[in-house]
Amino acid sequence: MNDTTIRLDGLDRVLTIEIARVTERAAVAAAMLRGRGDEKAADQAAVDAMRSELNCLDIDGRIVIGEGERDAAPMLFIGEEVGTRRGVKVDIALDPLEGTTICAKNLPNSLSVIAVAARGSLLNAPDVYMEKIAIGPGYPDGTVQLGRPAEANVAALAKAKGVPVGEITVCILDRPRHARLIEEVRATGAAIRLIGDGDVAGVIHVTDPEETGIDLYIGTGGAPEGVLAAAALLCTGGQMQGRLQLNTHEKRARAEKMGITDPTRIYTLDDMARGDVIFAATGVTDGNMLDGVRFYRDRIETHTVVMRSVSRTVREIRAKHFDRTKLGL
Ligand code: VTB
Ligand code: MG
Ligand code: MG
Repeated sequence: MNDTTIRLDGLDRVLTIEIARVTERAAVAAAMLRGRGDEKAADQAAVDAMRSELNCLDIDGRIVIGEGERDAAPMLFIGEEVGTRRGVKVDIALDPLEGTTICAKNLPNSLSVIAVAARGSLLNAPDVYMEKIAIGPGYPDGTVQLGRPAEANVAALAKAKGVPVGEITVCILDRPRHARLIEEVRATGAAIRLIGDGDVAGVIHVTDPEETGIDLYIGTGGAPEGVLAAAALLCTGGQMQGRLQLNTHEKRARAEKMGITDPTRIYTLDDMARGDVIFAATGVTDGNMLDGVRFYRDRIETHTVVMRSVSRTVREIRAKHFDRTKLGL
């Protein structure tokens, strides 16, 4: 990095552009294996690509949300150090292929995702489930709350939005564990968008209801995906709460090792991601906010969103890659 590089709050502005390359490359690697029914192969390709691109960045990076704990994940594991170690010290949350199943089936909204933040500003969550609730910007604090019946949350949101409950759409992961939640939401008269996977995208969708048709996200998904979604919401505005599902002794012990002492705590957005955070996502398959990777004879096209919390910028980058070698191909 040269001396003229402007730094804000310790994070490098240049990084907001450079970070796009990381998700672009991982997304392209995964997209080559889109629709092949092989989740593992697509995931591995994304992990390899993301890691090699991350290691080109002039950062002193430490993974806090990754592919799992060291023994379970050979690469991009929690605690792994990445980057050239020459630059700013950052914590990183990533999911090289969020929605492996959707990618394997070529269904909408699989993404390559990363969040980079100043050290200590992302929740170090174990890979357990997290109950989540999220809405977009522009509503009074506490409009929706975890632990309240779905009916109360849907009604409060409809009131705050100034529409009848029937005009609210709730995004929920299609899982047997959500059978009761789905019934409760249906009973309110609200519509439900059931998604097969990909709740990082599901949560982000609440930030732009006009574009995505989704007002509210509720349900239980991965905790790593929760922290990644919180990083995005910190940049776009919006509210989110999460509660880890630490329902066994083993999970509580793992959480405790990561510094989590209250297993029932409800985390607000700021508890999960705060300060200077850069978030990037590139579409792997076509989605509500991002187009998937397109392969042409002479080029590859990618669609990426890059956001930064302190500057409140949301940039969309549509890139045409004429040189396939820079994508590791
Ligand atoms: C969700 C979903 C992810 O994991 O977080 C889900 O958004 C939760 O786990 O895309 P289950 O599949 O066990 O319900 C993913 O499906 C995979 O990361
Ligand atoms: Mg993953
Ligand atoms: Mg995932």
